[in-house]
Amino acid sequence: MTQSAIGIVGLGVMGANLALNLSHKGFRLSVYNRTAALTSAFMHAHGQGRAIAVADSLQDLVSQLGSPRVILLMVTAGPAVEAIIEQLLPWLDAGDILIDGGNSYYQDTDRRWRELAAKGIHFVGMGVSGGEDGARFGPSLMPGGAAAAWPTIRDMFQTIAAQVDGLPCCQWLGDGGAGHYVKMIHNGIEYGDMQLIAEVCHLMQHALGLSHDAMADCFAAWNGGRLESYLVQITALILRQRDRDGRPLVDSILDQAGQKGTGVWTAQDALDEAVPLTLITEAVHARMLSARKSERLAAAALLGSVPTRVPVAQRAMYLDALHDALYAAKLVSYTQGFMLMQSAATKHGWALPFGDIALLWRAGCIIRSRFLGDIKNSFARDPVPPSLLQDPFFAAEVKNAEAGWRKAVMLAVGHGIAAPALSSALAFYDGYRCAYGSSNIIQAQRDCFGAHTYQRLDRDAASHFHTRWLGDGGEEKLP
Ligand code: NBP
Repeated sequence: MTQSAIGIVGLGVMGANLALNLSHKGFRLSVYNRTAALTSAFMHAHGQGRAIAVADSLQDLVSQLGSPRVILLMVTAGPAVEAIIEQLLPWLDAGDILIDGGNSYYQDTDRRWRELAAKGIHFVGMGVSGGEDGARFGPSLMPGGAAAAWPTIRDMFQTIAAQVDGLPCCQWLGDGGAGHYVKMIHNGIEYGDMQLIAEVCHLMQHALGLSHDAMADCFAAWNGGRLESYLVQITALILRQRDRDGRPLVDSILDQAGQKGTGVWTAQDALDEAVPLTLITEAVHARMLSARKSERLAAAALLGSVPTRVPVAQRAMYLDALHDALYAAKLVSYTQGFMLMQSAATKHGWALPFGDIALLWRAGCIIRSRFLGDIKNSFARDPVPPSLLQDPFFAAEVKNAEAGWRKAVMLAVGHGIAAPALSSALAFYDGYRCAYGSSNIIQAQRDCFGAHTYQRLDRDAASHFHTRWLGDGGEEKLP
């Protein structure tokens, strides 16, 4: 019997489309789904004329694969992954390759990589982005884990990945949970980008009084410039969509954002790493606040007011400001995301290829956008700037956008419209570029109530001082 190059477990949205992508690119595969009816439906719809074999059990799937066996799990993260690994293990041999392509938590992947390595199994955690279409026609793939697996699986996954300028959006990212970590950051950035766009839409509609078609026209025009990106592109489409009664569909959609956890993981990781990931964290908080719909309705009745609109003559000026604000805040978001990855790389001993990560996200994924190539250029500089905001290109871009950004945030604040991501990005920027900030006061307060000591600008950095603030005001130098 001809053996398959890869076995896929899970024929949900992503598994089915990756299977079709692999098959289209000439890889013979075997498929298994827990619910057999889904497998039958898949084969009925797509099996004709394709080199796809059906397995009726995990044991059967393993028996259909060449050596070393390559198995891709495309199931819901968490207990399902755990259960399938357990069920597969009795049938696997040392050297076999198990790939988890779901949105697993990177620490779970790290643990599974270690546990399976002890049994001689090469475990790979591979972030997959691009949704249904990406999976079918070219996703962005972020593999990491057992490096020994990479030579075997590289060709297969680089072939089915999205391609830009002849480069596949699929590169090896490092051992352990590196691949799923980078996917987690990707999803965090996605949260931030979506929140920024939502805030800009809200300001366009409620502070500027734009029609949905006018808003769509703006996003479509912006997509032809610096802001060119998948999310800006689909926002134009979304704003044009009409309901059955001819009214904009978006106005009938409940304003409660769902979430599956990757944004929270990113924010939690940033807190653990002491990295100021303010924009993505605000985006997560905004989704949490949106979920309190009934409480917000009551608060609106008690505290709310209808925002006033800017005069029509000022619309064009404010639209330019919103464009610049969206662009500058996105730069801050990516700056923070890369800061977090740099910190995590040091902590976990990963040699994350930051420039390549930017390239991986240029196509096939939800956050694909024009300036990712400029991020790659920044990481190619010698020396690499301490952060993207200190890169000559991005520093000039953000300075150019600064005046409009401030106008947009003042528009939101002045009209009582929440724009937490746009404004927290500006606060980060102002804090970051401030040579002497406000923390001297915090250090003085800490020393005053808790004798926590402080360092002085005019003495050596190693010396610590305590002032008897509530006593005679004298200063003591501590050993
Ligand atoms: P779906 O919900 O479409 O499919 C889930 C699959 O998991 C089904 O095949 C289901 O089998 C299987 N499964 C479950 Br649930 N529990 C199982 C168990 N205990 N044993 C065996 N199989 C089990 O998910 P999807 O959208 O294809 O997503 C798959 C993974 O990819 C997830 O981790 C997701 O977060 C990630 N992801 C999704 C997207 C996206 O845009 N959808 C993008 C990127 C990554 P059944 O048919 O028997 O229930």
